[in-house]
Amino acid sequence: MIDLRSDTVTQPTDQMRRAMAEAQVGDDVYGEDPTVNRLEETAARLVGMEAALFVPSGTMGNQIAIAVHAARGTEVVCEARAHVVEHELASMAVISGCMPRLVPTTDGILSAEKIEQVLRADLPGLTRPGVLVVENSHNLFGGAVTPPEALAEIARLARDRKIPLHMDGARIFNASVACGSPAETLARGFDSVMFCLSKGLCAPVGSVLAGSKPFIVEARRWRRRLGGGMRQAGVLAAAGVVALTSMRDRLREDHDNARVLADALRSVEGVALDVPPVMTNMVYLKVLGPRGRNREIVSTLRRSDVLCNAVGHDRIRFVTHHGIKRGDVLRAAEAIRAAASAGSPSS
Ligand code: TLP
Repeated sequence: MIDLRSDTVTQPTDQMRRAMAEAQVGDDVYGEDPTVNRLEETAARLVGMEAALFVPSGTMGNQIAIAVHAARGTEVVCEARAHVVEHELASMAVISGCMPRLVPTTDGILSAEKIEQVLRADLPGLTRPGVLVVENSHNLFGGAVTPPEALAEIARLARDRKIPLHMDGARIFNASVACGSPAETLARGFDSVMFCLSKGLCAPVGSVLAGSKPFIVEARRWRRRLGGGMRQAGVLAAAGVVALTSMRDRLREDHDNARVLADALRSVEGVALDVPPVMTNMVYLKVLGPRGRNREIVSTLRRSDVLCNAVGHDRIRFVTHHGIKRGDVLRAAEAIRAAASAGSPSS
């Protein structure tokens, strides 16, 4: 199988499995797991924050951030197709009593100017912004990267308007490798950052939420409240330490493979590359033809041992990762060519 559904399907490396087997552990709810503590210190340092918290998933990390930053009855200001609105099952409403205020873009890249257009005046009759969320890289916009200059302007706006600023940096290290700026630079001026260990970095489970010391004290309470206290979690954190110390630089291979895949798909009939250029490890295809044809192509590809995800009614997402080599993307491209032409309107 060539599994291009997501970088979440990555397997822990041999080095991770060894580290997991040998991990020293303790009860992390008492703050006594030395491996979790080491992971949290390493993670905080990498994004230039004071402290960090190991959480079971990216969704929990984002939702804890929203819960800590935003008062009930306020708005979560975010890009219109952000993961926090598209894929987190309305948890900002369920957990925090917030509603989204969407910033439309054509490429997933936010700017202070675009955000200002949706920010509402500070009047008694209007809902206030509770937190501003920037997703970098942006999943539904093909892994698009918001550059450091734009992030700095957004941080300035958030500071001027006194709106807490959170980064959904599930793939912040992909963004960092792509734009050549350290994650610490991308996170500068943000109040919190969530990033995932379990995606391109190959750890089996877990994400990290980082911020100031007082923010993390509150975040720890919310983690417990949501049932995310994990006891001897050092077994998992050990893989996370390996992920952070030895898997970040290799993400550029995934980006190169995504570009090779996109190039090979340029001439395929019946589909078009969606939101080019490929900046990180995702390729989205727009399927021309009747609604739902994307799902037919995904099923055809499964029969050729290529796995990918249909998104909406006309798109398909392919994600490159550690388990995908150059030969795999070339084979996948051939299978996609065959699947797109089989039964296409022009054939
Ligand atoms: N994304 C998953 C799916 O949920 C779509 C994927 O396969 O890409 N932020 C961003 C930007 C994400 O892409 C994801 C996961 C999360 C947060 C949530 O992380 P988890 O899955 O650990 O809760």
